[in-house]
Amino acid sequence: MSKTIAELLLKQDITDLVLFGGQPAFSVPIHVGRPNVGNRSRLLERINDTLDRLWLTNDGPYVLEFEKRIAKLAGVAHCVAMCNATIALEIAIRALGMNGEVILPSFTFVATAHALQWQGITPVFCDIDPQSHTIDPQQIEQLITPRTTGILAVNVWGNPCNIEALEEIATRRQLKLLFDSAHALGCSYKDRMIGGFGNAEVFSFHATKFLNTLEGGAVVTNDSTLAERVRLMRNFGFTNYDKVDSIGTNGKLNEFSAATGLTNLESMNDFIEINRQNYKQFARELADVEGITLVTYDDNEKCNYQYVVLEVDSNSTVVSRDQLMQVLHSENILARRYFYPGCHLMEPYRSSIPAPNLPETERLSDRVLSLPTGTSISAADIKTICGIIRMVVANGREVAGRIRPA
Ligand code: T4K
Repeated sequence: MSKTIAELLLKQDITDLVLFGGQPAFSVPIHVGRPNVGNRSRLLERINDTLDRLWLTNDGPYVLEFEKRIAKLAGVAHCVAMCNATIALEIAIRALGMNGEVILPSFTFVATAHALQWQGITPVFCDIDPQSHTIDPQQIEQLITPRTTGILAVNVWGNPCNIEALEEIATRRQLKLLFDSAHALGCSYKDRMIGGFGNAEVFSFHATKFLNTLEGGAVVTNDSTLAERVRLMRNFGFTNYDKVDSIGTNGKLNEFSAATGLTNLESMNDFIEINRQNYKQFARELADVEGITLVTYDDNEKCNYQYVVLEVDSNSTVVSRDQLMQVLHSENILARRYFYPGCHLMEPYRSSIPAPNLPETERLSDRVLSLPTGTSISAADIKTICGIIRMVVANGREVAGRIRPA
């Protein structure tokens, strides 16, 4: 990679920045969401087994084993593996009988909202708690109408929502409660693993998640009836050869993906430890940069530390989040604005629903910036990235004054 350049070139002043005539800190792009890859020879063995077995999908042995491992990890009775988390959300929503309106945060990946809208359910966007970035339970009650059937909460960055409060509201108002836990595999809430809360939860194993199955997801639940319904829906509604008893779709995970998942599970603790060390290094190196704060994780809970998320307060930094991102991109550091803008400002929601009042969501989505982490990044890379951020903020007024919009 570009380590030599990155290591040699510690940018001292703003004229070293590409935007003002310097050389890029990295000669190749440093991505957010680089996949973690477990033991290759174990993976290739499993791929070979699969090819020898001539059983490539439809409840193959690796899928069954993967489901058992995920259920155990999440401390739940049932795991139904899926081809991705978006389909898993759609199936869970349908299997729970949600319809009419469902309340969810706008500060999430658009898949959360699309999974509802795709099925003709109206997403009702709720604001977030600015501290945790998760749905604000206090605002949910004001959004409940006679058409509301459920709450779809998101454990953003792997940080749990205020689950107790959500469970209390859902029980009292007789609403279904589903968690989008796409980010939260291996995380806990009050010492209980994420996975067993609400009626069901959904994990993502997309390539960009710290534990991937290439593409993949799962519905996890302790409700046996629900799990059975989800299983049927995942496979066209087949209850037996040639026998279909209800509507279904195709949400199945294939054997290569499950083989990847099983192999990556064997390295999962290493991935988490690397993420943790990366996160701690970012936190140390940016600790005294005024106007820059890092999303925090509770060290007393289990965390996967897979996201390093900055909040840029441009009142202090003078450079805006977007200007900082422009600098980083020009240096080949492809920081991402997860999640910008809020879903309510994306189509079809922007045009189809009256503008909701979501001040915290809009404030936060203008400030956040996700930085690269995971197994593909080194301590030297992190030092370089942080060095650039520090230097840009230290010269905030000058950088902001000279920068041209991208
Ligand atoms: N709910 C929440 C809260 C979610 O965050 C997500 C997905 C979902 C539900 C739905 O889960 P899935 O249906 O995807 O299982 C990416 C991911 O595609 C998406 O899974 C993830 N959240 C979201 C936060 O990030 P994009 O549109 O940013 O993807 P893209 O193609 O720009 O890739 C992101 C970065 O990863 C790039 O910088 C390049 C890098 N990358 C990507 C891939 C696929 C690699 O280096 N290698 C790769 O193989 O959505």
